[in-house]
Amino acid sequence: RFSTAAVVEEPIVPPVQIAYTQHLINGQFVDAASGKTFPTYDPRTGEVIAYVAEGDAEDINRAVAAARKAFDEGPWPKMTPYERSLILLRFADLVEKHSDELAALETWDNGKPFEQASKSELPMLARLFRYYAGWADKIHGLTVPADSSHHVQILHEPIGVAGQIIPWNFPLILFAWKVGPALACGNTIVLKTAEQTPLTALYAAKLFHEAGLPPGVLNIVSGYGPTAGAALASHMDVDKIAFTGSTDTGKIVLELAAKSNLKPVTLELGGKSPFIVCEDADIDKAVELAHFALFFNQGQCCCAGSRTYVHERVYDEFIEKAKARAMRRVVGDPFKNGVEQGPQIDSEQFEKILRYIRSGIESKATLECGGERLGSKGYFIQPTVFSNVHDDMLIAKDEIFGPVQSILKFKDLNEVIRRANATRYGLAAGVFTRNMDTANTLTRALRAGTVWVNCFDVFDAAIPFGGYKMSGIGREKSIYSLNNYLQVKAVVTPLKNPAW
Ligand code: TXE
Repeated sequence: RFSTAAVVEEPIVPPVQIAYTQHLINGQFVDAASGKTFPTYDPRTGEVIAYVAEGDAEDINRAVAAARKAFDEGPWPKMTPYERSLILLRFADLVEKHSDELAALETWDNGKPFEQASKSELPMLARLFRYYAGWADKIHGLTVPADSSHHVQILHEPIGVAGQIIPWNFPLILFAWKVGPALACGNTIVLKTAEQTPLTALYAAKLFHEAGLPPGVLNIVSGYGPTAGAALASHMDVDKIAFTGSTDTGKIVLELAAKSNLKPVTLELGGKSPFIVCEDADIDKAVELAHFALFFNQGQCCCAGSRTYVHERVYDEFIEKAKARAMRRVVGDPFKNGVEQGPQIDSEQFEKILRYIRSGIESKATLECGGERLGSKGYFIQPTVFSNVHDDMLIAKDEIFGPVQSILKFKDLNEVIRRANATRYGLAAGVFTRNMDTANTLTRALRAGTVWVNCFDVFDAAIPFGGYKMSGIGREKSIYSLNNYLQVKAVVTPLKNPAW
């Protein structure tokens, strides 16, 4: 039996009002040009929370025109870096002041536990903007000793109008990963939120204007991918596009960018990250961490540890404990204290996950626990554990993006390295061992953008994040994220008297 508070017959009323549902263009809330709206749903019940302005190409045109003007005519890129930094800091203060409303809105629209949103993600949001505020006045170029009598300066300039498309799994955190570096570098922005979670970015962008952000610098358009998203990616007046989402859509965005004005593209895409438990690992800790690595955020993490490789000597013990832990997982109304897992984001993801569970059963993996929906309302899924999973099964190859742990057995290090790397993805990996040599071998052999050793999902503003292979192009957060939003200009001047 699952330890569950599930079944949301009487959902807790979220402690927040919905104030903003229109696009935010040029500092003003405006209706869609077409006058159309679309619903955003409460994943606890599948009921409509609000109708939101539905953007398409015309709204994107208007937002890009506003961002273009704010970039070309200023004041944003012409303000001093220190003035920009102060606005980012004031925004971080406002995030803290409105943290409860933002967290409640995030939980309502997304379904993630309120405790997670309020205690972990909102503090992280403020931290990320303070981090980027710190960078704003420390971005500078180089002087270069060229092989000639010339004075060579390398200027780092903002790239221009940045188009940004984000998904629904971490709406506010991904807002920060995109908006933070772009603003710190002096760019202006048109951001398209995911159709499942349009609410919190509008609220946050409103706070940004309260913090003193000039109109046109940060424009938010709500709407669907093939209409609003595609219009942004293919816009001739957008100088750069940054995207987080599925690998398939990432390919479309790259193609649209190439076919339009060849704008540079950064992509943060899917994953199928290995979590490797070696024979010398502390099993209880490894079980807990592997559980967290997969089930965190309802399993809706691009870097989820979704292939749990366990050494054959500790495999049976690990399975028993992993199953017991999954069955203790508290699933229910995400507004309730103590709930670890809320509903999946929407019916599409919910059905996709259930299809993968059926495929696991059909391919003869052993279903240790779970495997079904929970309750009769909303998109809750039982924490599910499969053992006896083989590399060629779909559940071991595809990104499930749900609360489904797949456990695979391995014998030796070389074998697990080969198998862990045999994927089209390369976002992250986890390694659990007490042996330094094993850790060093694995961290160097695994082809992934992040390798966590005896930990998982440790995020910090200063740590880069991004993927090898089909998990993406470029890095977010950290000093590396600034490069995505800067142009490099070489200025060469003859020296009249090189001797001096
Ligand atoms: O993603 P999409 P979906 C993975 C995960 C999930 C699957 C599908 O496996 O099950 O993707 O989710 C916009 N032009 N990830 O359908 O389509 C869309 O409106 C321009 C991993 O939600 O990639 C949204 O804003 N934009 C991931 C964003 O792309 C388009 C997080 C993401 O949607 C577009 C989410 C188009 N033609 C899902 N079509 C991660 N890396 O964390 C859609 N969009």
